[in-house]
Amino acid sequence: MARKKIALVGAGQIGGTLALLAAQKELGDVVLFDIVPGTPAGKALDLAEAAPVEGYNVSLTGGNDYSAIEGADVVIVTAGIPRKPGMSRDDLIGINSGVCKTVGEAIGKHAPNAFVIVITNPLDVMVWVLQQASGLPPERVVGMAGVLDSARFRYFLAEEFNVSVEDVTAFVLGGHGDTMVPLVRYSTVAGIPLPDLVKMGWTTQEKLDAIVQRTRDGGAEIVKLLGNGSAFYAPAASAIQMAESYLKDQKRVLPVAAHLSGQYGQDDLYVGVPTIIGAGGVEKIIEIELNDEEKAMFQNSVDAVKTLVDVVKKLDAEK
Ligand code: TXD
Repeated sequence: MARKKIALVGAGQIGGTLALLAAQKELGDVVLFDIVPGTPAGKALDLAEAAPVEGYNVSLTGGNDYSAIEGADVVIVTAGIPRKPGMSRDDLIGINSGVCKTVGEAIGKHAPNAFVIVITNPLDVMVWVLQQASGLPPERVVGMAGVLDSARFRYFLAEEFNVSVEDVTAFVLGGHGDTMVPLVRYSTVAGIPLPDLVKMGWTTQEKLDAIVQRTRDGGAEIVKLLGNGSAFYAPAASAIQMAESYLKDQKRVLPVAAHLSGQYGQDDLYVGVPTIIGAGGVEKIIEIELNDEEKAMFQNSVDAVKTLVDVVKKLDAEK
């Protein structure tokens, strides 16, 4: 069976990490693309030279012409600018929406059958811009945020409970960022819901609330520590988990920014929801019953995403 082809549009901090992880997992041949001359080819060559040591048998190439992504099975998009300290994800919208429109058009032309994972911020609106520009079916264009946000939530909980990260499950809904909705009652340690763990004295409600807030602030905490750029190891690992579920038809149940067409009462909007990811892309959007508090938080998140979509539509109209 011919190897799959994974195209990485954006060969920066996350792009380079994506390439290494995809190669180590031998998910397929990897092509890096960027507008900076030399960067994609340089990183690809460096990664190829690691192959004899790491033992991965895939080809790694890089280029500055969109023809490099021709026929890709998976495209992961990080093209754009990251945040600097003091910047919000929303501050990136002007520049990054133009980038994602161009990238979407290129994917529509060169890789129309691909499963596309958008990472560029502000995520929920960038994935909408790219899908619209690409013309690809919405079930094959998703945004990566929920897997990262739930990974952060799971890590903080595992630290609090002193248990393996593998036995902590987390459930997050909504947009990527301050309005994210971590669903405490559906998050568990080995199936024991968090509220039960509070009753069992494993933690307190105050500590749980602080962990939820630290998860919401997870990106900003790393931006502040790094001083230049944003998180890239966990974002890359999260996107690769999504790509692997598609390429291997794993049917993973993952929170992704997916296109809603009536689900959760929303239409033509991308926002983080639980989905099943398989060879068909988003094979199912899982609609759970939300209680009144969760409904209000989710609606708040949806409203924040809609505001950004309106900003992009306004920017477009002014061109
Ligand atoms: O959970 C999430 N979705 C977020 C996303 C987690 C972390 C980072 N988040 C966002 O991903 C971040 O705010 C940025 O918008 C993207 C990429 O972050 P990264 O840290 O990889 O940024 P870099 O290192 O600056 O890489 C971006 C690359 C860089 O090499 C640019 O030259 C390139 O994008 N770039 C372009 N490539 C192609 N086409 C165009 N127009 C272009 N413009 C810039």
